[in-house]
Amino acid sequence: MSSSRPRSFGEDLRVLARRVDDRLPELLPPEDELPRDVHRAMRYAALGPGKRIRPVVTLLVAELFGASSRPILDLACSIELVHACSLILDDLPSMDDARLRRGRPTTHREFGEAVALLAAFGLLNRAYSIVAEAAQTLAPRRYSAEDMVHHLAVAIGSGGLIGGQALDLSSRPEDLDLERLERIHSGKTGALFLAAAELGAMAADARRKELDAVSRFAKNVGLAFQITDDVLDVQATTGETGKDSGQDADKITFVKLLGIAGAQTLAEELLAFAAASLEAFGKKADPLRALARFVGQRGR
Ligand code: GRG
Repeated sequence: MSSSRPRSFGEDLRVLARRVDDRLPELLPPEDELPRDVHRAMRYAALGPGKRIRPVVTLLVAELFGASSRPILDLACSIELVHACSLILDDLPSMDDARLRRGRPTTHREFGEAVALLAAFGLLNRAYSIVAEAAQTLAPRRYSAEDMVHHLAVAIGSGGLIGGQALDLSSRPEDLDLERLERIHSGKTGALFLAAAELGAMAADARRKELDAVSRFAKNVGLAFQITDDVLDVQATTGETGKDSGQDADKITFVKLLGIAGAQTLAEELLAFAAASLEAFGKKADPLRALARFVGQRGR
């Protein structure tokens, strides 16, 4: 029996996430191809049960400009591969020394540290090659394949994910104020949300002004996502997050600086900023507004 109930955004999100889940395995080398251990570890890290929120940002931004195609799905998957790479590295003994990720042993615990490192760089390089191939196929008028690869490289580099992680590792608790914490997480988390939106907009040949607007949206959503992650770290159980809960107990987080209510208020402010960046798009941007609301209310 078919129901006439409109689909909720959570359901829409799962439909888009499923498109990513269906495509990701096809973009990765098979497990039985040499080097088997590295390929198995790449697939283990990338195909584990994640939310796929970043690739969904790419898909929704491209859809805002009326674009949806296989190469755009591939671009979205490339963002998920970078995310998987960053999770492997973040979990290493020399970084967070995490035991659990997505409810399973972290990649280095399952495969050993050397294989985990090779798998991380395997995923990163696969991501770049996918972006180059998809951008050449899409050939948007305003952006070259080099532009798209360049935007991704900047997001990952020492001014983005790597920079945020480095600042995090080198910060002593007494150095951390709100400004520094925002800088760390704008790099660690915000930069990949930004790249996800940029690739979606460039793939759809958005105008520069439109690209800037969705970039502002994504930066703010990315930072709000990290703040809600901090709130979940103290509120949710391991079963809900798939990570060791209280993993951030020794770290300075938004919750430690602002308290739970203060952190939630900051996340709401950032999400309101994000939504304001979309004003010029009118109702067409409703799915992105729904995504921002979803980030504010997420339970894992
Ligand atoms: C070279 C790519 C690269 C990175 C090196 C290690 C590092 C620099 C950066 C760490 C970035 C990092 C892991 C930040 C944490 C971001 C975060 C909130 C992760 C959890 O994301 P979810 O909730 O996870 O989307 P799922 O499992 O759903 O995918």
